[in-house]
Amino acid sequence: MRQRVVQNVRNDHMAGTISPRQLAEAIGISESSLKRWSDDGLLAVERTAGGHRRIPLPEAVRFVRDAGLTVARPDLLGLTGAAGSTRQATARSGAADRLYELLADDRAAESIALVTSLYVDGASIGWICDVPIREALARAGELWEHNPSGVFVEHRATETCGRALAELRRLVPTPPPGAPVALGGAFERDVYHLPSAMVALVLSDAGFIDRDLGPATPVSATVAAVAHHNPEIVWQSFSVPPGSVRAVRAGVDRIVAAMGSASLVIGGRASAALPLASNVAVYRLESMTELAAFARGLVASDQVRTADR
Ligand code: B12
Repeated sequence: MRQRVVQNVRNDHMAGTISPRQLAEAIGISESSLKRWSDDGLLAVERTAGGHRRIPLPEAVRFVRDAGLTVARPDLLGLTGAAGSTRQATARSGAADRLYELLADDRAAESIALVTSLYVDGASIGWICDVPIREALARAGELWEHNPSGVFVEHRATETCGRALAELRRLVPTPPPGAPVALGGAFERDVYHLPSAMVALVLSDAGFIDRDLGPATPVSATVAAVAHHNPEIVWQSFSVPPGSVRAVRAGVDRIVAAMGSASLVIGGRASAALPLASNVAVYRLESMTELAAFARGLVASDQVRTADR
């Protein structure tokens, strides 16, 4: 059986962990079963200085997702939101509509709870970004044409989705020190911050240490960050059609020249129109789901190469 028990004796606080009792109550099983499973290596635990088991939150979530369990009391896991999640409430079909309705009503906590519940119930980060969040925001983006309050809804919805992404980040495992680095941001003059935040989260979930440079990142800043962090993946998000295609090409060439053997991935609503396809170092990807597959493939091929050495 795979050994999952982490026998870390720590004297400092155990932030970001929960007790076996909290997890047991959250998922409605007995604490003794849970302890048994942790002894059998099915669930990784850390130990306090006094020898008590503590479960890192991402590990608790992994266990729930892998075992297909239902979290009846998400509050016990410290998850935002009031109502208990049930698989029915977080059924994936119609999730975008439900999220849109919550966002349109400015019910931020419930919107965030819906997003985290989808993840805990087994949805991938890529799908959550590509389907419920993207589709709900696309609908929110249509409101302003018909109603002045649409702009307020659009701003609030974006803010809430940013918070939901931050909440998801607490639930995915942190890559170990020494993991490959990925960095990037939205291209110069591109104000959109969610796409780059999504890329960072997807790449973190795929095992990369992510460094999001955020919206409207000057090419010179990306080049400086590449020199500093020596990443294996660099990303650029293009949501806004560039003023000058020549400037984009020159900027991308500067980034590629600084990158060494790293891969540059680009995406975003405005990326299809960019004349970058001929650049062999550049991969244009459509979605967060595609990005996740690409990144996992890269990690896997790296492991194969390392094993071959
Ligand atoms: C939020 C928002 C804003 C916010 C942005 C806030 C912020 N700081 O991020 C604010 C209010 C500032 C704004 C302003 C404007 N906006 Co606006 N905005 C939106 C809205 C509602 C959501 C955008 C968003 O973040 N979506 C979530 C992201 C993650 O989805 P996505 O961009 O589709 O990205 C997906 C893929 O493209 C891909 N992807 C993206 N990047 C990358 C990168 C990589 C590497 C990879 C692999 C994949 C990838 O994966 C993502 C997930 O599936 C859209 C509606 C829409 N249809 O998108 C309008 C929208 C884009 N805006 C629009 C407009 C007109 C404007 C304004 C001109 C006026 C206005 N409505 O206020 C200004 C212009 C701003 C500027 N200077 O460029 C129009 C654009 C129309 C057009 N044909 O271009 C839209 C479509 C709304 C509409 N229906 O009219 N906006």
